[in-house]
This record gives sequence, C-alpha cells and structure tokens, in this order.
Amino acid sequence: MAKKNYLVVGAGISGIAATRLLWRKELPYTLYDGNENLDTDALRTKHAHLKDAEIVCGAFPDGLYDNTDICVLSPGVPTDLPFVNELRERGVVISGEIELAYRLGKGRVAAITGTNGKTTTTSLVGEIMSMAFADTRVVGNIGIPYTSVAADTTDESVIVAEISSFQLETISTFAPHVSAILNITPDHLDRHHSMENYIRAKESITDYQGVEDFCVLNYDDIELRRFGGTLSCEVIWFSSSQQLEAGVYYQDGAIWQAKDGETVKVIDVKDLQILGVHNYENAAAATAICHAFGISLDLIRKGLREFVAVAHRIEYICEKNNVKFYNDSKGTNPDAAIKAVQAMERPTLLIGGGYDKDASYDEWIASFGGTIKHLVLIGATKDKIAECARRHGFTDLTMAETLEDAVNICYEKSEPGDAVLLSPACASWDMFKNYEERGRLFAQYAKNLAE
Ligand code: UMA
Repeated sequence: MAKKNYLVVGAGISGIAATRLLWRKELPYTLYDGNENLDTDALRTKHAHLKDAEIVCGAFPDGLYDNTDICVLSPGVPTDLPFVNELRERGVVISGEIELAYRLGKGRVAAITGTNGKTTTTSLVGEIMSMAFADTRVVGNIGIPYTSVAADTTDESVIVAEISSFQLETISTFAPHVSAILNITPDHLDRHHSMENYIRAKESITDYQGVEDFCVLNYDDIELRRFGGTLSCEVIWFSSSQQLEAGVYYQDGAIWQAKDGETVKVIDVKDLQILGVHNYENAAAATAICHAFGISLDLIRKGLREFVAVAHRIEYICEKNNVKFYNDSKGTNPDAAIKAVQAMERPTLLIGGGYDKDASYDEWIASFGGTIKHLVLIGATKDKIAECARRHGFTDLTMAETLEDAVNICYEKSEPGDAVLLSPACASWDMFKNYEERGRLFAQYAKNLAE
C-alpha cells in the first residue's frame, strides 16, 4: 500500500480517520464525499490534518479516475455504485477502512460480526481483554474507527473489532487471530440485495485466517453449523440451547465450558449484570473468544461479572407516573427488536419504524403476543409496518410524524404499570444521523415529560 494515490470515499467518522492515518503515514490521498453540501471549510477547521488536503464533493468528477491507485470506501458507501464499478474496471484496488487499518497497523485482532449482539459482545470481550493485555483497543462498527488507532498499535496490541457486513465487503488480507460470527438473520437486504450475499459477507470474516487461528461460531444456527465444517482454522462452538461436547454453552442457569472431555462452570448467570438468553449467548461467545486468546477462566469470570449493559440496548431511561421508559434504539432490525419485546415484563407501548432496509416485519409483529398493547409508528417504513400489523390482526396502532410526537402519544395512552419502549426494528437513517442520536433524543423527550 506504500506511496500509491489513495482516494478515501466518505467524510464521516470512518473516512476522516482513514485520511488521518494516511496523513500520519505520509501517504498521498484525496477525500471524496457524494454530498454536494458538505461544508469543507468546517471539515478543515475541525480536522487539522485536512488543512491542505484535496477534498472533492458532489458528483464524482472524471479527473479522479486517473489519479487513483487505491480507493478506500467508508462502510456506508455501497460497493456497486457506478463510479466504484468504473474505478474497479480501470484497475483501481477497491479497499475499505478495516483493510487499510489492518495493513498499516500491528497487533493481534479479535473480530466479531453477526446480525445481533455484536456491540455487547465486542464491549464484553474488550473489557476482559483489557484486564489481560495492557494495550487493548476496542474499535470498528461500535463507533471508533479501526483506522483511528492503527498507527499507535504495536506487536503487543490486541485489537477487539466489531465488524459489520458492510466493512467485510472490502477486505482482502484482513486475518483476525480469532473471528466470531454470532448469528445471521435477515438485515441490510437493500444493500446486499439477497440473503445469500449477506451471509457470504458475514462469512468472509474467516477468508484470510490460517490454521493457527480460531473462529467462534453459533452452534444453534444451522447455516453456521454447516459453515464451520468448511473451515481450516480451529472452530470453537457456543450455544444457548444445548449442551456441547466441546465448546461454551448456556444451560441450567449457568455458562459452561466443555474442553478435552472435561466440563467446567464458567459462571452462574445470576452473577451477570446483563439480562436475557440472548445476552447469555453473547457471554458464551465472549468466553470462547477470550479463551482462544489464552485468557484464564478466572479472569474471564471476573470480566463477565463486572460488565454492565451497553447504551441504547434495552436501556432503562426513567420512570414517569409509574410508566417506565426503555431505549432500544439499537434494535435496528426485526430480530433485535424481537429480543427487546421478549425482555419486557410490563404491558408495553412500542415505538417502531424508520429507514427501509427491505426487511420483513411478520415475525416481529407475531412476537408482540400479550406484551405490546399499542404500537406507534414513525419513519419511512410506517405504512409498510402498519399494513403488516393489520394483516396479523394487530390494530392498536397510531401513526406519528416525529419521534417526539410518538413519545407523547405513548405517554398519553399509557397507564401506571406500563412500559414505553423505543425498539424500531429499522435503522435510523431516514430521520436521524444514527441510532445513537435517535436514542439520545428519545431519552430526552421521555425525561422532559411532566409527571
Ligand atoms: N457517503 C457518500 N456516498 C455514499 C454514502 C455515503 O459519499 O454513497 C458519505 C456521506 O455523505 C457521509 C459519509 O459517507 O459524509 C458517511 O460515511 P458512513 O455512512 O460510512 O458513516 P461513518 O460516519 O463513517 O460511520 C461508519 C459506520 N456507518 C455505517 O456503516 C453506515 C458506523 O456504523 C461505524 O460506527 C463507523 O463507520 C466506524 O467504523 C454505524 C452503523 O449504522 C453504527 N452500522 C451499520 C449497523 O450497525 O447496522 C452497519
């Protein structure tokens, strides 16, 4: 990757961190963003390294085709855009921010992907790893670009990376010492076009691993069970539904590790501060990942015991008039949102809807059971979801224009003893910058309500 001309696409956190890494390595780059209204002066003021950089925005100019050797796409940029195809045809290497960081950085990597549970598992693994290794970096889709730390890593560093399917589309040598695929259920079908492509993207996390590496896989997922049989690296299984002869599993209120014919209790789940079977599954996966890194069960146990839930994931916000408000803004697909519905212990008024990823909402609506008493819909998918709900005989729903209206409607319709849950089953990008902003605003509107 030395002394080539780089084109970094996307001026979000990922693209900015990539340009900074290139700047630190004294490699020439141009920053391009499709947004014609991008405030380049503000960017240069905010990021000193961009002061004299070439920044191009708006329609892709022909001149950029000739001056580019390597194109570093931000995760949110589809890999099949016309200008990306044209670059590829002209022999430009299409890469991504993860690949760039991996090539220019050092250290051993634990990379975690899957449709749901990535952020919790990555945070949990990060917490345990940082107890064992002095230089542990938690990065990736979790919100801290891998490129933002790569230049500071050494051979002793341990990088714990949450990796999305978007990021996996542009790897070409990225070889984590331990990879993990937590689960695969439909998501991002607008971007990947088919479930097969989405599964392929997730599974490519193992593409460059060697025989000395490990892959942690969910035994309960039929596709992953098949996939495990095709790998040359060592597979470590985890399960939340069955006892395993070898691997880490949840059963009878505890997490167990079975290895070399011996079974050892890792922890009673009552000693964890994260709730729900899906979280016990995340804890089992984290145990397997950390054990593959050579961390003792004692230290793993300590990390598991001390870990508290991550923000925006069924996060308790406040109570008004004995109505409890929960922020699950990270419920960005139906499967994640089902887990939140299942975790509710009170009659619940649910806020759903958002950016359209071409998902099916049937299973989500079917999971409402007696728990969801009213559904308030916002965003691009509201009509689609309303139609689906009515088809399932669920008619207690209201349409709202804004998230603030949705919170107010839920509160007006609630009774003491109820819960209000934001768990949209959709991404946030139609109305908000990201799911964090959506979650923060929900919390703010809930806290502002009068008692
Ligand atoms: N842009 C273009 N052309 C396009 C699309 C976008 O120029 O076709 C530009 C936009 O104008 C904008 C920039 O690209 O200026 C945004 O880039 P981005 O969408 O890649 O967003 P970043 O701010 O760089 O954040 C990305 C991830 N975003 C996405 O994958 C959409 C963040 O994941 C990640 O935390 C961050 O890099 C650090 O690695 C967020 C996410 O929603 C949390 N991920 C998805 C998910 O979890 O479901 C995959």
